[in-house]
Amino acid sequence: MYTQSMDTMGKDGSPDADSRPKAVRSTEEMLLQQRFDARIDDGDFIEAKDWMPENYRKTLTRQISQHAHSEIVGMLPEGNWISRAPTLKRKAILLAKVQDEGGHGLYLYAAAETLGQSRDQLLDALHTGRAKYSSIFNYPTLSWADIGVIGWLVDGAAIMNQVPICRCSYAPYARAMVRICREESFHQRQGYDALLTMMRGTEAQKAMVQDAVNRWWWPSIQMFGPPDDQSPNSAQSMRWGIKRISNDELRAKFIDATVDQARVLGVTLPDPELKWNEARGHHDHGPIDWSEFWRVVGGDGPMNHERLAARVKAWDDGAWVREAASVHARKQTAPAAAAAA
Ligand code: BYC
Repeated sequence: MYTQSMDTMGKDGSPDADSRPKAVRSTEEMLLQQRFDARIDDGDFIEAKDWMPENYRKTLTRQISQHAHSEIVGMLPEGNWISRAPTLKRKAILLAKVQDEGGHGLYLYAAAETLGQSRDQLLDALHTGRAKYSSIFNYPTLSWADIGVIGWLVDGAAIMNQVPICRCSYAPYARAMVRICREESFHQRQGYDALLTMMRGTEAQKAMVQDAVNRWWWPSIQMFGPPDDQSPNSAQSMRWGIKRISNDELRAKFIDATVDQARVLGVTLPDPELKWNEARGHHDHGPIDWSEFWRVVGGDGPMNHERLAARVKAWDDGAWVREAASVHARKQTAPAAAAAA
């Protein structure tokens, strides 16, 4: 897996890293580490074949794969409404959006694979509960308004979090995020547009939107992760340029942007303590229920069981497709291999 450090040594014809005395190896590694740190300090991008510290690789594999899992689990709550969309236009838009999420999962799994783990290994971690996915997708979608609110708040929070990842120090992740962010911004606007339509409708439609906002507001602002002083990964991820803006700063920016959008929409955000604080230059807000967040992250949210069961079933049901694809791939390469031999 760490062939690039061996490649570097191989260029000058020196012996393979593993055959060197330990002290020489560690000096070499120290130099590689220093060069890596200097590149990070200079704002350079790291490519898949570049040397990187083991923990940088592990942190990225964790974050990118969890991000990928969130995309494909995130297809479930919305997919649930494709057959019940109120008009053909809304149905076509929702279908396209859910397909986009599947595409985002693919780009992200591909980016995670460049770090050395196979897609099967990453998915096995999801299916066996060893890998996380975003807490937000463990809540049910009870009405059509939930679909609009997911677009507005959940995709809105996702964009706020993901735009800075376009500048992440790991280039394959940063590149994937550029395209994802463009699509997410369409997702956010379609959600807001669906809600605007409902807010111009009947009293029952307006009440449905307000009810959805009440249920999704707090889980949406929890999406940014725990407060900075309780976020074990933040300091190192900021040092490595994986994270560019902290959990709390992103949450504050999201709340500030959303307050005005809520006013235009004509809904009330369910937080009586939400108030502009001139001195801080941000809104103050009421207490966030972190015990609920950790309970959901730990597997005990309203929909955790259903979400994971749906993913495992999709994987099991798709076994024949994977099998057929591998047989086809073997048949395609077999004649070439035979000719070469
Ligand atoms: N849910 O030290 P921290 C989407 C975990 S997809 C669950 O701050 P970090 C969309 C965290 O993993 C949205 N777990 O961690 C898709 C860590 O546990 P581990 C997904 C969470 O990584 C379809 C622990 O708590 N977006 O938008 O520095 C349709 C301590 O946290 C959550 C991404 O994945 C959470 N909300 O920061 C529509 C973006 N928050 O792993 C929309 C990429 C924290 O150490 N990811 N945890 O066991 C990130 O930016 C960062 O990973 C996070 C967390 C800000 C999420």
